[in-house]
Amino acid sequence: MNSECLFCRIVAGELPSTVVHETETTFAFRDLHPQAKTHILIVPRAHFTDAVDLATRQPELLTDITLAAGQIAEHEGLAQPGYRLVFNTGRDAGQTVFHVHMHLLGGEQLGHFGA
Ligand code: DGP
Repeated sequence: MNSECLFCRIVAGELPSTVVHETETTFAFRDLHPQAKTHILIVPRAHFTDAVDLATRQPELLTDITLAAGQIAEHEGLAQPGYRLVFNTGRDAGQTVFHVHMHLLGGEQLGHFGA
């Protein structure tokens, strides 16, 4: 736990959030500034800076948050027609919180990107 990290504090219950899913290793809550009808953040409870840091130091947690995303999507009725999973990595990508978090976006037709 990093007491200066916003998401560590949310995971610890020191700051409020709308929790949608919890396991021993993962924690998921609704994004405060949703970019889609459904926008959920899935994090490991432990602090890692970004997805590559997580994959390097504890790759099984990358699997845990991905499986959590799948279960949440199922529960939210998004498995069909689909949803998007995103890791912003670094400032140029728009990462603003440096506790790795997977964005789960869905509930509407999402715009295509990268074209
Ligand atoms: P990113 O830009 O990839 O670092 O995503 C950070 C996300 O975190 C962004 O979509 C907004 C969300 N967020 C920031 N502060 C809070 C907060 O205090 N509570 C919740 N639920 N979400 C937050």
